Amino acid sequence: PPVIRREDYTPFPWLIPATRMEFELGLEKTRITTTLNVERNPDAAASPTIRLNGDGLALVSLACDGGSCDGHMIDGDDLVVTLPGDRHVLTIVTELDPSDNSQLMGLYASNGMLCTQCEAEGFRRITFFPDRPDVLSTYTVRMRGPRAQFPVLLCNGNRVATGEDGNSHWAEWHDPWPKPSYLFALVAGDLVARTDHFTTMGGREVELNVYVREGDLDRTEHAMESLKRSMQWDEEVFGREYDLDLFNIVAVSDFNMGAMENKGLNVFNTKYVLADPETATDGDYDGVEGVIGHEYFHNWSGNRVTCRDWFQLSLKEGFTVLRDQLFSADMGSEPVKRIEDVRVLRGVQFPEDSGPLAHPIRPDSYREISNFYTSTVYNKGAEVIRMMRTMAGAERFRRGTDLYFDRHDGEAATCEDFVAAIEAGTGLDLTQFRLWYAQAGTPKVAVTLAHEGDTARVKLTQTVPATPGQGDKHPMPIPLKLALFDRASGTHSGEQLVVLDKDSAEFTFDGFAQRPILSINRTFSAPVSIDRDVSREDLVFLAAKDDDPFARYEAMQELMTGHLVAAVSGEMDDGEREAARTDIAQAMRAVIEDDQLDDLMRGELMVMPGQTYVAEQLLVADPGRIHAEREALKADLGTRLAAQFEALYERTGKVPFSLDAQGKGARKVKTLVLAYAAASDPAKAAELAAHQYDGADNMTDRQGALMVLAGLDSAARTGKLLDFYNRYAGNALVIDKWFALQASSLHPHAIEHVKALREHPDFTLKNPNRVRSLYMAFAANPQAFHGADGEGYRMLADLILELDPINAQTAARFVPPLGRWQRIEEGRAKLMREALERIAKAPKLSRDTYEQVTRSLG
Ligand code: B3K
Ligand code: ZN
Repeated sequence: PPVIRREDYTPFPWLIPATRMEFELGLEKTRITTTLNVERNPDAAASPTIRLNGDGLALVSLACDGGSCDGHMIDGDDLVVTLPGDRHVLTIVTELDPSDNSQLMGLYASNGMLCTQCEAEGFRRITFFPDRPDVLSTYTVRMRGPRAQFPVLLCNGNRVATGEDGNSHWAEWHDPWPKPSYLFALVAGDLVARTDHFTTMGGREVELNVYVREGDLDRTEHAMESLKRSMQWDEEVFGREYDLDLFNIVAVSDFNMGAMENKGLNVFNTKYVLADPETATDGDYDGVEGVIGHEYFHNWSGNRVTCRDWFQLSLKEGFTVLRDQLFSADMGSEPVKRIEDVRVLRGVQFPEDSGPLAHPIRPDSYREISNFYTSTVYNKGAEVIRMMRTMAGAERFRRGTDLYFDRHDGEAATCEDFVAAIEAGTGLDLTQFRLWYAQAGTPKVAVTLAHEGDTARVKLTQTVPATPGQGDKHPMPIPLKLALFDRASGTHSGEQLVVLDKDSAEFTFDGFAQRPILSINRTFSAPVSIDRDVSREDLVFLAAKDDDPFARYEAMQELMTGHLVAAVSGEMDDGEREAARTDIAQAMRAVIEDDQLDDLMRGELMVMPGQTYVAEQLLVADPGRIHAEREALKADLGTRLAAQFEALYERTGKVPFSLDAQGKGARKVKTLVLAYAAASDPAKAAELAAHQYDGADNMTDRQGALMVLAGLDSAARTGKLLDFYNRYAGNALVIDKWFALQASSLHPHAIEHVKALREHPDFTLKNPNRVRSLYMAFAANPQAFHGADGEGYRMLADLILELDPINAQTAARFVPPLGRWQRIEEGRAKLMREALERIAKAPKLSRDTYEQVTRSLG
């Protein structure tokens, strides 16, 4: 497959001001007649032909201006038509079998309904079209189908006409906003809606619908409330108003990702729509709110202003992730949301940035764009924009975004356009800052603190690591919030923002008779890894006293990570181990007993650093040793703090169910206590967990208890797993949890459980949620996946090979865990490479998997 390069961009030679489509709908046969008004693009080099992209399409017929064409040919999958004049009308007929579309791209059948997914290049699986984001067109769509089978007919924009004829009916939709083909959507099926209304700040009455299957209606309230809150928030915080009279959301159970922001017709994975306390955890509730917000916010950051080409993906995704993060922070706890976001960044994006798949947030080349919907483009992209906001301040940043929307409304823009608008709107000079778009790799900042007389000197040194294709890096501007604490009073005299824009710089601070304690990268102001020379004693201080909650979390993480890294590096004697564990326990105890903390934040401070994050600190990691040391620390803390944990469990156990911060905090802390107990006193933990499971009046408690039980060899394990399965049989999203719990469990035989679950009648390769629930959980389970014999790697390779012909996009997503081989001890590394090589050798690999596997082999 060819490599597509950013530098090769040229504008499309033709404009398509209007597109008309007629769909004759059927699950097994859908016929599509597409009429394109095409005219020469005055801003592009002239071409005698028009290239219309296709992907596996059969051309039924083609007409130009109502008659035959001067010439046309099929080139690969594309249709190339000769156009002699400046303006023509092309009529194209295609026919497809949606029920045969297991890739879930283009038009496909899911559960008896028809739906579409077009981003990035799915529209070309429906009809021949210049399927690129810079070709904007106004769509009018008429669809016709059997009324009994498809009582609901939806498309983008507004419904302008409907009609009946015999057993079939039709609807015509018109979307007044010109849009790229990737934002096209159509849905037809037997659905019911929760309906509500929102009045925009300009007085527009908008009808809101959340469409689901009949039995799911009572699980849509949270989605609807989240939507209304999103609309309100975007008006208040970004000044963005909705621009149609209708906003529809449809939930489908077979979906490749979370959701899709199609204009006026968002299509969602059921996972991010359906929620009630019995079946959804607190995390699921937050996920629904965040994704509903995200897709809604795309209406401006993505739809009104779209991307010129797919290299600019972070223009809409990074910005929209930042917007959804700020929204969720405003709806709940700001510091807890920040910690969660950083955990995702470090757990997923940092490893990506330090491995063979590293790429800048604005990539330079790709073979398959689906592979670039990454944590780097999304999450690091959001961090980069957040840094601009931090440097400018929220108010000036808003001037920048206003200018951006104003300048580029209705256009397909670039990351450069965004930066230029922020620059002009805020007054910042972002010349050097643009490197964040071009350079991959997580910068490392080494921090030292010197104290002399009454002066403290903070010396900062940055290095940006080499990444594939980028050997030589330049220093980038790194905004770091810092504070210097006075040891005696436990306070500081104000937070400062310093920007490190050279390899190395020193900042001096006067008025410190005693050596102060440095708190740095507060609120995680820059997406870098800090390597600071700090004593355990100072970390214990910060964990207890820092007034920035993120910095407290960071101090706790660093205490534990520092210990685990030293322990697995084999440079620790018993005395040292004991001393470190004592300090960690002391800090954790202070956290448990701090009555100023809410439980949601307490929970964050109690969480141990993840296996991947610890591995990331080591050049070459031994997953087995990290796992063992991490479990040992957990057990040690469980033992030392048994009394504190017990008291905490008892107090939080009395908090009645509610979806507010108090209720959520109590549930979070309860399950954390169970997890510590499972390591230190498994018999007691099993008893408590079984009790929590039986008494649960919500999914958070029940799943938490079952998660702990699933990891223990206890009598209750089998019984509760069976109970859970029977209780929720038929509820796909909950059965997904049942698969995931077992695949991610700490049970020593988890790998055998995964093998058995692969054969379970409820397992299917056709449903991405189900595949992910078993295999993503498995690939993230250090013990099961990284067994020294390589069986885990072979199982994942088998899955990829089997899934690739069915759903290439999803299959390719399982490659990165195997791509970590360079950072893993040599015995396992060899086995991981073998797994990758076996995949690479398979005939007829998809473009998606081929690209990921070859890049991963390095
Ligand atoms: N824009 C879509 C992602 C589409 C992914 C296609 N492979 C969802 C989102 O980011 O909002
Ligand atoms: Zn998005």
